[in-house]
Amino acid sequence: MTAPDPLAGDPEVARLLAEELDRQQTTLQLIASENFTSPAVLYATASVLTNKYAEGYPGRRYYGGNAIVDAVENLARQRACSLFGAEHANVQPHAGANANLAVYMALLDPGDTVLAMRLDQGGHLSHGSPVSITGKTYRFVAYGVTPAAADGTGERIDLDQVADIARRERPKLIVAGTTSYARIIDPAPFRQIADEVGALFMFDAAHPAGLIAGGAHPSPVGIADVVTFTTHKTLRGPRGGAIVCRADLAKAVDAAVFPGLQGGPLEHVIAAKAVAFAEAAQPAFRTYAADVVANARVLAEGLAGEGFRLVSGGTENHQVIIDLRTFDADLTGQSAQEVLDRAGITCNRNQIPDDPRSPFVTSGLRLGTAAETTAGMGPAQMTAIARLVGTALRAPDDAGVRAEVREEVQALCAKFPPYDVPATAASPATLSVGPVAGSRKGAGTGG
Ligand code: DSN
Repeated sequence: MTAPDPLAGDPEVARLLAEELDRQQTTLQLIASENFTSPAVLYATASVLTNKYAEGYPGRRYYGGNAIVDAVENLARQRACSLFGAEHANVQPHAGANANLAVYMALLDPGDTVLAMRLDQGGHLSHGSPVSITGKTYRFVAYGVTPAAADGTGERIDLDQVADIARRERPKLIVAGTTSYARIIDPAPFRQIADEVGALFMFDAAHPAGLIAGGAHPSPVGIADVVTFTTHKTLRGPRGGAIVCRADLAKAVDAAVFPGLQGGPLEHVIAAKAVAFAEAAQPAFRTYAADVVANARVLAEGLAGEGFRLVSGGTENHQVIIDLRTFDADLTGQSAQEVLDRAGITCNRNQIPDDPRSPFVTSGLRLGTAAETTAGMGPAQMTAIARLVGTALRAPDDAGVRAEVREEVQALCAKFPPYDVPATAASPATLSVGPVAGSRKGAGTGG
Protein backbone atom coordinates (compact mmCIF):
# COMPACT_ATOMS: atom_id res chain seq x y z
CA MET A 1 0.00 0.00 0.00
CA THR A 2 1.35 3.43 -0.87
CA ALA A 3 1.35 6.10 1.82
CA PRO A 4 -1.22 8.86 1.27
CA ASP A 5 0.23 11.98 -0.30
CA PRO A 6 0.21 14.67 2.43
CA LEU A 7 0.08 17.35 -0.25
CA ALA A 8 -2.86 15.88 -2.12
CA GLY A 9 -4.99 18.78 -0.88
CA ASP A 10 -2.57 21.38 -2.22
CA PRO A 11 -1.88 20.48 -5.83
CA GLU A 12 -0.18 23.81 -6.55
CA VAL A 13 2.59 23.30 -3.99
CA ALA A 14 2.70 19.55 -4.73
CA ARG A 15 3.27 20.28 -8.41
CA LEU A 16 6.04 22.80 -7.68
CA LEU A 17 7.84 20.39 -5.35
CA ALA A 18 7.54 17.62 -7.93
CA GLU A 19 8.93 19.94 -10.59
CA GLU A 20 11.88 20.89 -8.41
CA LEU A 21 12.61 17.24 -7.63
CA ASP A 22 12.45 16.54 -11.35
CA ARG A 23 14.83 19.44 -12.05
CA GLN A 24 17.33 18.12 -9.51
CA GLN A 25 17.03 14.60 -10.91
CA THR A 26 17.36 15.49 -14.59
CA THR A 27 19.81 18.40 -14.78
CA LEU A 28 23.40 18.76 -13.59
CA GLN A 29 23.81 20.54 -10.25
CA LEU A 30 27.18 22.27 -10.33
CA ILE A 31 26.57 25.15 -7.94
CA ALA A 32 29.56 24.93 -5.60
CA SER A 33 27.51 25.76 -2.51
CA GLU A 34 24.86 23.06 -3.06
CA ASN A 35 24.60 19.36 -2.35
CA PHE A 36 22.05 16.54 -2.14
CA THR A 37 21.21 15.68 1.47
CA SER A 38 20.39 12.18 2.58
CA PRO A 39 16.73 11.18 3.00
CA ALA A 40 17.47 11.04 6.75
CA VAL A 41 18.39 14.74 6.68
CA LEU A 42 15.26 15.52 4.63
CA TYR A 43 13.13 13.52 7.06
CA ALA A 44 14.46 15.35 10.12
CA THR A 45 14.04 18.72 8.39
CA ALA A 46 10.38 17.93 7.74
CA SER A 47 9.73 16.64 11.27
CA VAL A 48 7.31 17.79 13.99
CA LEU A 49 10.15 19.69 15.62
CA THR A 50 9.15 22.54 13.30
CA ASN A 51 6.16 23.03 15.62
CA LYS A 52 8.23 23.85 18.69
CA TYR A 53 9.26 27.21 20.11
CA ALA A 54 12.55 26.97 21.97
CA GLU A 55 14.06 30.41 22.46
CA GLY A 56 17.11 30.02 24.64
CA TYR A 57 19.51 27.11 24.96
CA PRO A 58 19.24 23.57 26.40
CA GLY A 59 18.36 23.83 30.09
CA ARG A 60 17.62 27.57 29.76
CA ARG A 61 14.54 27.98 27.55
CA TYR A 62 11.88 30.64 27.62
CA TYR A 63 9.10 28.13 26.78
CA GLY A 64 7.90 24.88 28.31
CA GLY A 65 7.86 21.45 26.72
CA ASN A 66 11.47 21.53 25.62
CA ALA A 67 12.93 18.41 27.25
CA ILE A 68 13.11 16.56 23.92
CA VAL A 69 14.23 19.62 21.99
CA ASP A 70 17.00 20.07 24.58
CA ALA A 71 18.15 16.51 23.93
CA VAL A 72 18.09 17.13 20.17
CA GLU A 73 20.11 20.34 20.40
CA ASN A 74 22.58 18.83 22.89
CA LEU A 75 23.09 15.92 20.53
CA ALA A 76 23.74 18.29 17.63
CA ARG A 77 26.18 20.34 19.72
CA GLN A 78 28.03 17.23 20.95
CA ARG A 79 28.24 15.79 17.44
CA ALA A 80 29.54 19.08 16.02
CA CYS A 81 32.20 19.26 18.76
CA SER A 82 33.21 15.67 18.20
CA LEU A 83 33.30 15.99 14.39
CA PHE A 84 35.54 19.05 14.45
CA GLY A 85 37.39 18.47 17.74
CA ALA A 86 35.93 21.69 19.13
CA GLU A 87 35.36 22.83 22.71
CA HIS A 88 31.99 24.49 22.09
CA ALA A 89 29.38 24.52 19.31
CA ASN A 90 26.41 26.75 18.60
CA VAL A 91 24.12 25.06 16.09
CA GLN A 92 21.38 27.70 16.01
CA PRO A 93 22.48 30.13 13.25
CA HIS A 94 19.93 30.06 10.46
CA ALA A 95 22.63 30.64 7.84
CA GLY A 96 26.34 31.22 7.37
CA ALA A 97 25.88 34.99 7.19
CA ASN A 98 24.06 34.93 10.55
CA ALA A 99 26.88 32.88 12.04
CA ASN A 100 29.45 35.40 10.83
CA LEU A 101 27.45 38.36 12.07
CA ALA A 102 27.03 36.66 15.46
CA VAL A 103 30.80 36.25 15.78
CA TYR A 104 31.37 39.90 14.95
CA MET A 105 28.74 40.84 17.52
CA ALA A 106 30.36 38.56 20.11
CA LEU A 107 33.91 39.78 19.60
CA LEU A 108 33.65 43.37 18.39
CA ASP A 109 32.14 46.75 19.10
CA PRO A 110 30.56 48.72 16.25
CA GLY A 111 33.25 50.61 14.37
CA ASP A 112 36.03 48.13 15.23
CA THR A 113 38.44 47.27 12.46
CA VAL A 114 38.28 43.84 10.79
CA LEU A 115 40.59 42.50 8.09
CA ALA A 116 38.91 40.15 5.59
CA MET A 117 38.97 39.20 1.94
CA ARG A 118 37.30 41.52 -0.57
CA LEU A 119 34.17 40.19 -2.27
CA ASP A 120 35.51 40.44 -5.82
CA GLN A 121 38.70 38.64 -4.79
CA GLY A 122 36.73 35.62 -3.55
CA GLY A 123 35.43 36.80 -0.17
CA HIS A 124 31.82 36.85 1.02
CA LEU A 125 29.20 39.57 1.41
CA SER A 126 29.28 39.01 5.17
CA HIS A 127 33.02 39.74 5.19
CA GLY A 128 32.33 43.46 5.20
CA SER A 129 30.77 44.26 1.85
CA PRO A 130 29.42 47.83 1.96
CA VAL A 131 25.94 46.52 1.05
CA SER A 132 25.93 44.12 4.04
CA ILE A 133 25.11 44.97 7.65
CA THR A 134 28.62 43.72 8.40
CA GLY A 135 30.20 46.47 6.29
CA LYS A 136 27.84 49.08 7.66
CA THR A 137 28.53 48.21 11.31
CA TYR A 138 32.25 47.48 11.41
CA ARG A 139 35.24 49.07 9.72
CA PHE A 140 36.41 46.40 7.29
CA VAL A 141 39.73 46.63 5.52
CA ALA A 142 40.39 44.14 2.76
CA TYR A 143 43.07 41.88 1.40
CA GLY A 144 43.01 40.06 -1.91
CA VAL A 145 44.86 37.56 -4.05
CA THR A 146 48.21 37.80 -5.80
CA PRO A 147 48.21 38.78 -9.49
CA ALA A 148 47.44 36.12 -12.11
CA ALA A 149 50.52 34.32 -13.39
CA ALA A 150 50.88 32.50 -16.70
CA ASP A 151 52.22 29.40 -14.94
CA GLY A 152 49.14 29.16 -12.69
CA THR A 153 50.95 30.08 -9.47
CA GLY A 154 49.10 33.38 -9.00
CA GLU A 155 45.65 34.28 -7.67
CA ARG A 156 46.44 32.85 -4.24
CA ILE A 157 45.60 34.64 -0.99
CA ASP A 158 48.27 37.33 -0.70
CA LEU A 159 49.64 36.62 2.77
CA ASP A 160 52.23 39.41 2.49
CA GLN A 161 49.37 41.80 1.90
CA VAL A 162 47.45 40.34 4.84
CA ALA A 163 50.48 40.91 7.09
CA ASP A 164 51.19 44.42 5.77
CA ILE A 165 47.60 45.58 6.20
CA ALA A 166 47.35 43.93 9.61
CA ARG A 167 50.49 45.74 10.81
CA ARG A 168 49.21 49.05 9.48
CA GLU A 169 45.55 48.81 10.52
CA ARG A 170 45.85 46.76 13.75
CA PRO A 171 42.48 45.01 13.24
CA LYS A 172 40.70 43.55 16.23
CA LEU A 173 39.73 40.53 14.11
CA ILE A 174 41.22 38.83 11.07
CA VAL A 175 38.90 36.72 8.91
CA ALA A 176 40.06 33.91 6.65
CA GLY A 177 37.56 32.19 4.40
CA THR A 178 36.17 32.56 0.93
CA THR A 179 33.17 31.91 -1.21
CA SER A 180 34.86 31.78 -4.60
CA TYR A 181 38.38 30.43 -4.26
CA ALA A 182 39.66 27.09 -5.48
CA ARG A 183 42.68 26.61 -3.21
CA ILE A 184 43.35 25.17 0.23
CA ILE A 185 43.38 27.84 2.90
CA ASP A 186 46.11 27.17 5.46
CA PRO A 187 44.99 28.65 8.78
CA ALA A 188 48.51 28.67 10.29
CA PRO A 189 49.91 31.85 8.67
CA PHE A 190 46.73 33.73 9.55
CA ARG A 191 47.19 32.70 13.18
CA GLN A 192 50.77 33.94 13.09
CA ILE A 193 49.75 37.31 11.68
CA ALA A 194 46.88 37.62 14.16
CA ASP A 195 49.23 36.88 17.06
CA GLU A 196 51.78 39.38 15.80
CA VAL A 197 49.24 42.23 15.75
CA GLY A 198 47.18 41.08 18.74
CA ALA A 199 44.06 40.28 16.69
CA LEU A 200 41.49 37.56 17.11
CA PHE A 201 41.19 35.09 14.24
CA MET A 202 37.95 33.81 12.70
CA PHE A 203 37.93 31.16 9.99
CA ASP A 204 34.81 31.05 7.80
CA ALA A 205 34.69 27.41 6.67
CA ALA A 206 31.31 27.69 4.91
CA HIS A 207 32.65 26.08 1.75
CA PRO A 208 35.30 23.59 2.92
CA ALA A 209 33.51 22.40 6.12
CA GLY A 210 32.82 18.97 4.61
CA LEU A 211 36.32 18.72 3.19
CA ILE A 212 37.71 19.54 6.65
CA ALA A 213 35.37 17.04 8.36
CA GLY A 214 36.35 14.44 5.78
CA GLY A 215 40.07 15.03 6.26
CA ALA A 216 40.71 16.39 2.76
CA HIS A 217 41.60 19.91 3.99
CA PRO A 218 43.50 21.13 7.08
CA SER A 219 41.29 21.96 10.03
CA PRO A 220 41.30 25.50 11.42
CA VAL A 221 39.70 24.29 14.67
CA GLY A 222 42.15 24.84 17.53
CA ILE A 223 44.08 27.34 15.39
CA ALA A 224 41.41 29.97 14.82
CA ASP A 225 39.63 31.39 17.85
CA VAL A 226 36.27 30.86 16.17
CA VAL A 227 35.21 28.82 13.14
CA THR A 228 31.92 29.45 11.36
CA PHE A 229 30.46 27.19 8.70
CA THR A 230 27.35 26.32 6.77
CA THR A 231 25.90 22.86 7.02
CA HIS A 232 24.53 22.52 3.49
CA LYS A 233 27.52 22.84 1.17
CA THR A 234 30.30 20.24 1.19
CA LEU A 235 29.09 19.11 4.63
CA ARG A 236 25.92 17.84 2.93
CA GLY A 237 23.44 18.67 5.70
CA PRO A 238 20.36 20.87 5.88
CA ARG A 239 20.47 24.54 4.93
CA GLY A 240 21.89 26.43 7.92
CA GLY A 241 24.89 27.71 9.82
CA ALA A 242 26.94 26.81 12.89
CA ILE A 243 29.80 28.11 14.99
CA VAL A 244 32.50 26.24 16.89
CA CYS A 245 34.83 28.06 19.25
CA ARG A 246 37.05 27.93 22.31
CA ALA A 247 35.20 27.33 25.59
CA ASP A 248 36.07 30.79 26.91
CA LEU A 249 34.26 32.43 23.97
CA ALA A 250 31.15 30.23 24.27
CA LYS A 251 29.12 32.61 26.40
CA ALA A 252 29.70 35.63 24.17
CA VAL A 253 29.02 33.63 20.98
CA ASP A 254 25.83 32.10 22.36
CA ALA A 255 24.53 35.46 23.58
CA ALA A 256 25.20 37.00 20.17
CA VAL A 257 23.21 34.31 18.34
CA PHE A 258 20.34 34.47 20.84
CA PRO A 259 19.09 36.94 21.98
CA GLY A 260 21.51 39.10 19.98
CA LEU A 261 20.42 38.25 16.47
CA GLN A 262 17.85 35.48 16.27
CA GLY A 263 14.63 34.47 17.96
CA GLY A 264 13.38 30.89 18.09
CA PRO A 265 15.86 28.32 16.76
CA LEU A 266 14.77 25.99 13.95
CA GLU A 267 14.92 22.75 15.95
CA HIS A 268 13.84 20.61 12.98
CA VAL A 269 16.87 21.92 11.11
CA ILE A 270 19.03 21.41 14.20
CA ALA A 271 17.91 17.76 14.29
CA ALA A 272 18.88 17.48 10.63
CA LYS A 273 22.24 19.09 11.43
CA ALA A 274 22.75 16.38 14.08
CA VAL A 275 22.01 13.73 11.43
CA ALA A 276 24.45 15.33 9.01
CA PHE A 277 27.22 15.58 11.63
CA ALA A 278 26.84 11.86 12.34
CA GLU A 279 26.92 11.08 8.61
CA ALA A 280 30.05 13.19 8.16
CA ALA A 281 31.76 11.24 10.96
CA GLN A 282 31.43 7.97 9.00
CA PRO A 283 34.46 6.54 7.17
CA ALA A 284 32.50 6.75 3.89
CA PHE A 285 32.44 10.53 4.24
CA ARG A 286 36.25 10.60 4.10
CA THR A 287 36.04 8.82 0.76
CA TYR A 288 33.38 11.30 -0.33
CA ALA A 289 35.52 14.33 0.59
CA ALA A 290 38.52 12.93 -1.27
CA ASP A 291 36.32 12.14 -4.30
CA VAL A 292 34.90 15.69 -4.36
CA VAL A 293 38.42 17.10 -4.61
CA ALA A 294 39.58 14.48 -7.14
CA ASN A 295 36.51 15.14 -9.28
CA ALA A 296 37.11 18.89 -9.21
CA ARG A 297 40.68 18.32 -10.38
CA VAL A 298 39.49 16.25 -13.35
CA LEU A 299 36.78 18.80 -14.16
CA ALA A 300 39.41 21.56 -14.07
CA GLU A 301 41.73 19.65 -16.39
CA GLY A 302 38.87 19.01 -18.79
CA LEU A 303 37.81 22.67 -18.80
CA ALA A 304 41.40 23.80 -19.38
CA GLY A 305 41.47 21.37 -22.30
CA GLU A 306 38.35 23.06 -23.68
CA GLY A 307 40.27 26.36 -23.75
CA PHE A 308 39.04 27.99 -20.55
CA ARG A 309 41.43 29.95 -18.34
CA LEU A 310 40.97 28.84 -14.75
CA VAL A 311 41.42 31.31 -11.93
CA SER A 312 44.54 30.21 -9.98
CA GLY A 313 45.25 27.69 -12.73
CA GLY A 314 43.29 24.80 -11.22
CA THR A 315 41.79 23.61 -7.98
CA GLU A 316 42.53 21.98 -4.64
CA ASN A 317 38.95 21.94 -3.37
CA HIS A 318 35.43 21.42 -4.73
CA GLN A 319 35.38 24.54 -6.89
CA VAL A 320 36.56 25.43 -10.36
CA ILE A 321 36.44 29.12 -11.27
CA ILE A 322 36.47 30.00 -14.94
CA ASP A 323 37.66 33.32 -16.36
CA LEU A 324 35.57 33.53 -19.54
CA ARG A 325 37.39 36.47 -21.08
CA THR A 326 40.06 34.57 -23.00
CA PHE A 327 37.54 31.95 -24.16
CA ASP A 328 35.14 34.54 -25.59
CA ALA A 329 35.70 38.23 -24.87
CA ASP A 330 31.99 38.99 -25.37
CA LEU A 331 30.62 36.16 -23.24
CA THR A 332 29.70 37.40 -19.76
CA GLY A 333 29.21 35.22 -16.71
CA GLN A 334 25.56 36.17 -16.77
CA SER A 335 24.96 34.99 -20.33
CA ALA A 336 27.14 31.88 -19.91
CA GLN A 337 25.09 30.90 -16.84
CA GLU A 338 21.88 31.35 -18.87
CA VAL A 339 23.19 29.35 -21.83
CA LEU A 340 24.24 26.49 -19.55
CA ASP A 341 20.96 26.65 -17.65
CA ARG A 342 19.05 26.14 -20.88
CA ALA A 343 21.32 23.19 -21.66
CA GLY A 344 20.54 21.59 -18.30
CA ILE A 345 23.80 22.54 -16.59
CA THR A 346 23.14 24.54 -13.41
CA CYS A 347 25.97 26.71 -12.13
CA ASN A 348 26.46 30.31 -11.09
CA ARG A 349 28.23 33.32 -12.47
CA ASN A 350 30.85 34.83 -10.26
CA GLN A 351 33.20 37.75 -10.26
CA ILE A 352 36.82 36.86 -10.81
CA PRO A 353 39.68 38.78 -9.15
CA ASP A 354 39.70 42.41 -10.39
CA ASP A 355 36.71 41.69 -12.59
CA PRO A 356 36.00 44.62 -14.92
CA ARG A 357 32.31 43.64 -14.97
CA SER A 358 29.76 44.20 -12.19
CA PRO A 359 28.80 41.50 -9.65
CA PHE A 360 25.52 41.10 -11.55
CA VAL A 361 27.13 40.56 -14.95
CA THR A 362 30.62 39.19 -14.11
CA SER A 363 33.34 37.66 -16.26
CA GLY A 364 33.42 34.35 -14.44
CA LEU A 365 31.62 31.12 -13.77
CA ARG A 366 31.94 29.02 -10.62
CA LEU A 367 31.40 25.26 -10.83
CA GLY A 368 31.44 22.78 -7.95
CA THR A 369 31.57 19.01 -7.62
CA ALA A 370 30.04 18.43 -4.17
CA ALA A 371 26.53 17.59 -5.37
CA GLU A 372 27.24 15.40 -8.38
CA THR A 373 29.89 13.50 -6.42
CA THR A 374 27.14 12.69 -3.92
CA ALA A 375 25.06 11.45 -6.86
CA GLY A 376 27.89 9.02 -7.61
CA MET A 377 29.62 10.73 -10.53
CA GLY A 378 33.33 10.17 -10.95
CA PRO A 379 36.23 11.21 -13.21
CA ALA A 380 34.67 9.91 -16.47
CA GLN A 381 31.56 12.01 -15.87
CA MET A 382 33.65 15.08 -14.96
CA THR A 383 35.49 14.81 -18.27
CA ALA A 384 32.15 14.55 -20.06
CA ILE A 385 30.78 17.57 -18.18
CA ALA A 386 33.82 19.67 -19.13
CA ARG A 387 33.25 18.76 -22.78
CA LEU A 388 29.55 19.61 -22.55
CA VAL A 389 30.29 23.00 -20.96
CA GLY A 390 32.81 23.77 -23.72
CA THR A 391 30.42 22.64 -26.45
CA ALA A 392 27.51 24.71 -25.13
CA LEU A 393 29.57 27.87 -24.59
CA ARG A 394 31.32 27.70 -27.95
CA ALA A 395 27.91 28.04 -29.61
CA PRO A 396 25.90 30.13 -27.14
CA ASP A 397 23.22 31.06 -29.69
CA ASP A 398 22.88 27.69 -31.41
CA ALA A 399 19.63 26.02 -30.31
CA GLY A 400 20.60 22.77 -32.06
CA VAL A 401 23.86 22.45 -30.12
CA ARG A 402 22.00 23.33 -26.92
CA ALA A 403 19.44 20.59 -27.57
CA GLU A 404 22.21 18.04 -28.18
CA VAL A 405 23.99 19.02 -24.96
CA ARG A 406 20.71 18.93 -23.07
CA GLU A 407 20.03 15.42 -24.35
CA GLU A 408 23.47 14.21 -23.26
CA VAL A 409 23.03 15.87 -19.86
CA GLN A 410 19.72 14.10 -19.41
CA ALA A 411 21.27 10.74 -20.27
CA LEU A 412 24.09 11.38 -17.79
CA CYS A 413 21.67 12.39 -15.04
CA ALA A 414 19.50 9.34 -15.73
CA LYS A 415 22.50 7.17 -14.83
CA PHE A 416 23.25 9.18 -11.66
CA PRO A 417 19.97 10.44 -10.19
CA PRO A 418 20.55 11.87 -6.72
CA TYR A 419 17.44 10.23 -5.32
CA ASP A 420 16.15 6.75 -5.97
CA VAL A 421 12.67 7.76 -7.07
CA PRO A 422 11.15 7.93 -10.54
CA ALA A 423 12.13 11.16 -12.27
CA THR A 424 8.44 11.95 -12.62
CA ALA A 425 7.51 11.23 -8.98
CA ALA A 426 3.98 12.31 -8.22
CA SER A 427 5.16 14.21 -5.18
CA PRO A 428 8.59 14.73 -3.66
CA ALA A 429 6.85 14.81 -0.31
CA THR A 430 7.35 11.05 -0.29
CA LEU A 431 11.04 11.78 0.08
CA SER A 432 10.71 13.94 3.12
CA VAL A 433 7.61 12.98 5.06
CA GLY A 434 7.77 9.52 6.53
CA PRO A 435 7.80 6.74 5.73
CA VAL A 436 10.77 7.72 3.57
CA ALA A 437 10.13 6.29 0.15
CA GLY A 438 13.27 7.44 -1.60
CA SER A 439 16.88 6.75 -0.93
CA ARG A 440 19.83 8.70 -2.20
CA LYS A 441 21.90 7.12 -4.90
CA GLY A 442 25.63 7.08 -5.15
CA ALA A 443 26.54 8.87 -1.91
CA GLY A 444 29.94 9.81 -3.10
CA THR A 445 31.67 6.64 -4.11
CA GLY A 446 32.89 8.55 -7.11
CA GLY A 447 32.40 5.45 -9.19
N1 DSN B 1 25.57 31.08 -1.16
C1 DSN B 1 26.98 31.22 -0.97
C2 DSN B 1 27.76 30.65 -2.09
O1 DSN B 1 27.15 30.32 -3.10
O2 DSN B 1 28.96 30.53 -1.99
C3 DSN B 1 27.26 32.65 -0.84
O3 DSN B 1 26.40 33.20 0.09
